[in-house]
Amino acid sequence: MKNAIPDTATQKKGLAIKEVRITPIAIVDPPLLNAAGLHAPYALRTILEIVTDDNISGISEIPGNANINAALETAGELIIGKDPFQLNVIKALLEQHFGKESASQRGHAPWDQRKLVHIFSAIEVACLDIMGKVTNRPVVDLLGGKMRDKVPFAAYLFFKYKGAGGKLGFDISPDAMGWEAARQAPATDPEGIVAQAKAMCKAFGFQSIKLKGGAFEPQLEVDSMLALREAFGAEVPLRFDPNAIWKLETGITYGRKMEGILQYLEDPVRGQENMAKVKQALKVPLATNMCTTSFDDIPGSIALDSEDIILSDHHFWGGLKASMELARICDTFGRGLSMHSNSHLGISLTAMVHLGAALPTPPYPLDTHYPWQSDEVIVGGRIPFEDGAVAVPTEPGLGVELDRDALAKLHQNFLECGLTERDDQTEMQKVNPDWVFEMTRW
Ligand code: GKR
Ligand code: MG
Repeated sequence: MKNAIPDTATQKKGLAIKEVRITPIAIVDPPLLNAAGLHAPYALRTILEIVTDDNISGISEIPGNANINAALETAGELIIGKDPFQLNVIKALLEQHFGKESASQRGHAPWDQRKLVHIFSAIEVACLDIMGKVTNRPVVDLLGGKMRDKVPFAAYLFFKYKGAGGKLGFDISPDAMGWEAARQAPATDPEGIVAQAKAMCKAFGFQSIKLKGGAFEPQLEVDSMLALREAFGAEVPLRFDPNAIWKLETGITYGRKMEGILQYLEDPVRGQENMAKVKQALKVPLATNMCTTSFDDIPGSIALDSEDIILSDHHFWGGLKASMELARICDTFGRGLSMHSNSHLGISLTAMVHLGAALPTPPYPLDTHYPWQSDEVIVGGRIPFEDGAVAVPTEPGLGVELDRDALAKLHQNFLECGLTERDDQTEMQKVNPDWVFEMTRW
């Protein structure tokens, strides 16, 4: 029988959602390579603000996409008048309107293309920000409380073409120094990757390193991992992620060449069945943000034993509380947990930090694209890293506020750049017109 949705979410007086503001923005992104093609000069994000009738506002950030933004507009209308504390009912209302999503709607790209998980994540984080302000508690306390004061992240390296992205595109700013210059330099071979890693680790203090692969033939990418090991030694954990572009035999052959040097191998092959086969064949832990990406995928993951580590992402798993539930499942079934990322700004980073601080079991250092971005949308500008970690905010709510001038400028970027969704294939075809995305290439 269908559950009737109680109307406990409707606030008659006091705290009720009176306004929802959705602002698409475009942030400068350098020409990074991955299995799906090339990053565009701007990455799209969407900023959500929810305001209550007491003028308490909560904010959140999700990957931007015209479809998701349109659905978010509709969701915004549905939650007007609702109590931001009643997230269960808000979720039920959204599912009633949009219908449930299936795991297959995720798509084949390295990133998740489902609508509802994004929408609910956006609304949930903004509501948690409000709840924190109302109760005078940081979001981490609403997730069960702080287990650590700072949350460690990993250096996230990319093969890339020369270029700064944004208006500069494939050009660079000649007066850039340090990481600013290294971010614009090309990295298409092991030497370039080691130089990138050294500059990023020097600037942010990261103590573990991930390389995004899937861009070049496997031997060049494996050689880059071996070069990183040579340059950083055994004390710096290494990870490698070709985004499931390898065939089963390739995953086993090239995975074996990295067995001794990897902390974990991320999505060498596509699908839970193939991942399970690689896991059986290799003595290296496997991680995923491509084969086990929703609660619906958990039974298959357990039955097949498809990975050792699940890379959560609150934008894709339906929010911070859902990610806490995933953490419990991971503990129950002996999975490790870390977090996946995409090009993002400080609101997403801060939400990750609250979650990372609340996880009962210390996660692996989290992925972040933050070093690749130079823009910011929050008051105070870029969030500092110390020894590769970010301090957990102690202010009520998320602990970050929107910088209205920066928001207006980044929205203007969005209006001018003409992008409406992430399409790495089209960007790659501007460099190599014959290039097409293949689900498995090597
Ligand atoms: O930013 O190009 C990228 C990555 O490939 C990203 O889209 C992936 O979703 O970082 C991600 C991953 O770990 O697969
Ligand atoms: Mg990945």
